[in-house]
Amino acid sequence: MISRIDLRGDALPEGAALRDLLPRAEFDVEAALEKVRPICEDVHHRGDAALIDYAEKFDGVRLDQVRVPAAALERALAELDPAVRAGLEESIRRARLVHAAQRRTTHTTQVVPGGTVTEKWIPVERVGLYAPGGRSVYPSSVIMNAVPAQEAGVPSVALASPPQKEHGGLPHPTILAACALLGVDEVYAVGGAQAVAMFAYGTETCAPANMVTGPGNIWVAAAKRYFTGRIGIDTEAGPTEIAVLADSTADPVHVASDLISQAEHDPLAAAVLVTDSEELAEAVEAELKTQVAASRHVDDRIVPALSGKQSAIVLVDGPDEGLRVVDAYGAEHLEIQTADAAAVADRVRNAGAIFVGPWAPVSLGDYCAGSNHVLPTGGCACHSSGLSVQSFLRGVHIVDYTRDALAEVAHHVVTLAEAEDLPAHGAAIKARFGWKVPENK
Ligand code: HSO
Ligand code: ZN
Repeated sequence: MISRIDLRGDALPEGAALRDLLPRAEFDVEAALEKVRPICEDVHHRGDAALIDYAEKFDGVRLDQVRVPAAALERALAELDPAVRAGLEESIRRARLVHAAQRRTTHTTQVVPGGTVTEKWIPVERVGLYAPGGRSVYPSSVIMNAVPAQEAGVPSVALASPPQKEHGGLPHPTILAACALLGVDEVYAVGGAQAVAMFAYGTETCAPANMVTGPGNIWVAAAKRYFTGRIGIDTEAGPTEIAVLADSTADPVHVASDLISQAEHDPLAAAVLVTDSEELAEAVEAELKTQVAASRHVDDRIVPALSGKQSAIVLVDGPDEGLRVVDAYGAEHLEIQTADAAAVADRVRNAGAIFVGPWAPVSLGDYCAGSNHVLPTGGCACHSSGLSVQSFLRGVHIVDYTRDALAEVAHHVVTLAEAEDLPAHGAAIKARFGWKVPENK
């Protein structure tokens, strides 16, 4: 069901060569760009009318309006299963704790007497969140997107999610209920690339947003790429990934269940076990067979995910080689199931989030750890972070110099400007001192 990659024996190659030996899904967003361009431009020109036509075409439902009425949000919350409500509330509470601690404070550095640079953090003005419909109705992802935006102090937060025919053209009721719990009251029944276009350009009913975040299918990812530069986006979300770094002390039952837990998302989801224990590899293979047989989304997601070329058991010589492999892979989620897991986790450099030891499975982080589950995929963990309060803030430098402080450094500015053949830059300094460079004291 899952292939093996044996990297034992010879020395591991470096960098990109090592990365090439590791499994990874192909997720070709570029190819979808051509298809989403006309949709986005249609929304630009025809606004709400285009959104209503696309809902009919892609979601099979004719809407009167794209904005979800307040009464529908209230009804969804009233009808929500109390146990699900309690779970969502606990998830929100924990996420708020962690994200509130991420707020940045204003900091002033005195560079010289009379010369200061203050870094001030200003939240983005308006954010559009996206929540998929269909196979992935995840109220937990609404929480993971809304909470950091709210804790960052974003004044205007709206959400779009595809209209569902079976729910009278409204987004899925648990998505609406999650919005109600979070206090997100501006919700649109709009899905796919057209939702991203609605937020990027604005329409008659929806004001344009500065940023769009949230997971989505390839069309949503392509639309985000189309608008990159015009609006801010989170990192492009590809299929989910779990890597487990385990040694002979790991429990194969846990390892197998955690691999399956992410394979259950998508046929392109990746599950990778890196271990120096052949015995563990064999025990996990056996466990996978038993546990997969007892799972739900077997043929459409779990089996294709585990048997796809993006998943594998990677055998390595020892703990140091294991660390090198997981660093080269840069997993969205990395579990450390080894002796002294905290010390091993401390040595990891590339991962979206790290889960330490036997009591911190990825599914805890998906819902209720307090951590964020919107994380970099496809190796982007080597250069990007998951969604956080920081994602919705802009650090602005406020430069404040007195006459004396400027005079003290003026000669350097003038010299550097000359060196770059930009004399007007130097002139802007000289103009303030009677067109002379102040004397270098
Ligand atoms: N593991 C997914 C997030 C998720 N899991 C939502 C359950 N619901 C990507 O990090
Ligand atoms: Zn998950």
